[in-house]
Amino acid sequence: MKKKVFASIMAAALAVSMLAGCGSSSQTTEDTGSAASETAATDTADTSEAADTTADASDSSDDGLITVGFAQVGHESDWRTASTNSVQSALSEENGIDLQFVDCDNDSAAQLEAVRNFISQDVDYIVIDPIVSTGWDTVLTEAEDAGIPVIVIDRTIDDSDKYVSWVGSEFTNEGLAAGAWLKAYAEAKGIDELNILEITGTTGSSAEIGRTTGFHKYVEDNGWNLIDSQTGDFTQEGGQSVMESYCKSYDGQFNVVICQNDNEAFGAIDAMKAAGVSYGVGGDVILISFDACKAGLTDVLAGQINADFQCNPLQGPDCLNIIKTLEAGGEVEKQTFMAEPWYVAEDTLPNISYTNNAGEDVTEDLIVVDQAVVDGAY
Ligand code: GZL
Repeated sequence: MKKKVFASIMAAALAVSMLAGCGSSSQTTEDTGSAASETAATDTADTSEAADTTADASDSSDDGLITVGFAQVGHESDWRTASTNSVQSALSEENGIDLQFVDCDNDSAAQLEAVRNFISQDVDYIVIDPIVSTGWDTVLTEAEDAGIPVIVIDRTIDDSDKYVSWVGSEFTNEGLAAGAWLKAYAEAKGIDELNILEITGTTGSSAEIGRTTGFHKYVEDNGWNLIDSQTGDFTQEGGQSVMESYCKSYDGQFNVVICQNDNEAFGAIDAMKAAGVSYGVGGDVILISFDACKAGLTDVLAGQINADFQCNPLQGPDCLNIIKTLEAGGEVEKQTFMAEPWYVAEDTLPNISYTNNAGEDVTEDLIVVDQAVVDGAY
């Protein structure tokens, strides 16, 4: 893409965010409660009069395709597989895209190198799902100097705003919702004391930071006993090894386990089963998870996981929408949040109420998992 075009896009994005107040955002109405839907409707801001949005078509590859470099976190979880599949099916040749995909295997240095390679290849766009949220400004400045727009999906970049758009989840709200559910569920079940073990995700990722921040607000506000917190790196192996050590160190001392993704929960289940610890509905230990992938919701339906807070991985259509909008000279939102439901194993509570990360008092329905929910999951 020519520098002139990129400068127009950045000027337009700046104009939109100044007009709409910084951090202007919208919500993707993508439905993942039913069959995995790839039809996202990412709102795009109205064309602002204040900015010159005329743009030439990008200097796409010889075959007329728009070249996109995608630096993906890795392949650590079911969630990640769904994310990769969503982007690859949306940024396809039939949709006019030549996608250069790099699996960065949870290695931040490899991810920065992949982005620099995309810059040297002079792709038209770069898409990044950042393994960790800092260390990005230098390479994003290089992309900006090269006139290559950057789109960020899923996790956030917190030390630079040199990207044209971000689509992902409000991770702190996921953690707050988990805390609000646990508080209401324990009250409904007459459980007075909560002794909690936590298995966190990849340290320094915005998903881990947000879920931890949100849930720990409830720990502190309610005086819950957080016995220990260790990272499982969002993997099943990580969840299992941490839970194995927990079962040895804290035998009989805990009645809640919170895992920051389903794959860690699968590992924790294997470890608790081997240690003879009962969990889930009717068990001694309440098990909470995040992601709500198909396998996770299968465990909720079986009563093995008590509550699963969805994180929506299907940002592929939003990516395509953003690229097509920019190619047409339009403006896009700087920030778009995915719609995400909360799933439970029992109908103990119809909903949860809490103050979200934007300071709004919200009441959100809880969905009791049945086979139809599992069939429609990603
Ligand atoms: C969250 C995403 C996380 C998932 C994990 O948006 O980045 O990374 O919760 C995945 O399953 O590994």
